[in-house]
Amino acid sequence: MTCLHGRHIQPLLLAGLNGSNWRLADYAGRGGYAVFERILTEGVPPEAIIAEITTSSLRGRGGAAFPTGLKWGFMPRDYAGQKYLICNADESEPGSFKDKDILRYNPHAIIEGMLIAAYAMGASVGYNYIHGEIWAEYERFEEAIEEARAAGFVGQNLLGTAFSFELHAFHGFGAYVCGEETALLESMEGKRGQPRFRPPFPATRGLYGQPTTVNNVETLAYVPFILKMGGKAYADLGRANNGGMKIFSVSGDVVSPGNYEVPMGTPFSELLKMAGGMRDGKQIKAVIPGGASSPVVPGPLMMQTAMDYDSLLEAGSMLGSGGVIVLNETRCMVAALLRLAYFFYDESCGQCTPCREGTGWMYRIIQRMEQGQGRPEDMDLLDSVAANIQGRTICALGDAAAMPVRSFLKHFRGEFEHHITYRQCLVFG
Ligand code: L3W
Ligand code: SF4
Repeated sequence: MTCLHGRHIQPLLLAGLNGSNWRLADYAGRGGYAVFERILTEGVPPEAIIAEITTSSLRGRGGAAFPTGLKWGFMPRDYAGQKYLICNADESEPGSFKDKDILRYNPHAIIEGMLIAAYAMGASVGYNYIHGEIWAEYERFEEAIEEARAAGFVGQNLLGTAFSFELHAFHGFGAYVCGEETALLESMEGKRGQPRFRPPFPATRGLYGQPTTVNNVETLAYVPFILKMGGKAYADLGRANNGGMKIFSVSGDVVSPGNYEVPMGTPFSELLKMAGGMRDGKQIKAVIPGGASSPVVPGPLMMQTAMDYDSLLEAGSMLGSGGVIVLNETRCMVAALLRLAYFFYDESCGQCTPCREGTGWMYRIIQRMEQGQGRPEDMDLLDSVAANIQGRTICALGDAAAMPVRSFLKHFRGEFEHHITYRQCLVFG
């Protein structure tokens, strides 16, 4: 339970889950599938569902924060051909591990969310694209689909209506870039997982050229809760323009790393308390608040910041996927950045020159600084390489690689200079 401005707010998606109550009977016991049944039996108009999602102010929880109701509204209504709905469970951003827990503990919330979304957009086939490096979650989701099918929630003419929905689990290929929606579509079509130019956006030309919506796991899993409580009530859990609840994956130098579901606008200091505070009584130095692609924020500023889209933008960062990495006073920021830089270098698909070459340059410059072989001009060189990647690539991975670099240099320049001048670390763990 979170206490926010005197209000006590229970988690929605993760409430009461213990790993053994994920089955359909457990979910139904918590009121699951009742919303979908009501929608079908009452014949609720699809437009009314999209309007409710718009009112809820739900925004994409995978990182881009695009308004979900608006995205659903982009799907052509009177399209005679096949439309698809895809759940993006390709979670692999360093620091983000919330979707895995939803898959593990509440797979039927994802399925019910997909059913409602598919009904609202007129999609009759859905896929859950699950990251290729996780097996247990994939198998669990397959089991959950079979349970839903046996109960009459997946298949043809559901609950005796004209609505049909076939749902499949799709095991991905373990590449970070396949979480980018068009690379995901390419990989599903059996091609190399490389992002496509947009536009056209998937709502116009998606899987096999058909209108497709791709939504993150957490986004879809909140849908049944929103329609149960009403869009306005969900929005009011958070704050204006930052409605509802959010799961934050808290990791790093805290006592109890894990997933914490809190209302948008919860102060970071409270989230840190929920995670048990700083480990070993150390001081907070910095926080990467929205997964590896979000700019780093100095600890003292973070302690004054709330966990929502607008507050994190004001703090010079972003909410991203909600992967909160906490670093204490003993962490070397050059070494921390080196780890991030290697990740993006390794995961670049190589399609655009600034990203393919630039991520390698950044990695090698930071590596020589970290190893005590940095040159005075390296600071400016690093910033200029990052600046030349930003905004010049096909997908967001280029920006994601550049933004952390620039923010580390901005806030922790002294540590980089120390590495270059004295050929060693400023801090000792
Ligand atoms: C139709 C338009 N559709 C936008 C749709 C678009 C997409 C969504 C957002 O993600 C983020 C980055 C990191 N007509 C449209 C339209 N859409 N305009 O809206 O699109 P966009 O372009 O804002 O973002 P994006 O490229 O889809 C980039 C995050 O993703 N990221 C890492 C994420 C990692 C995880 C994880 O591992 N858990 O989520 C890396 O870049 O935050 O901001 O659907 O089609 N005019
Ligand atoms: Fe590939 Fe990087 Fe270009 Fe994205 S930005 S398409 S990952 S090379």
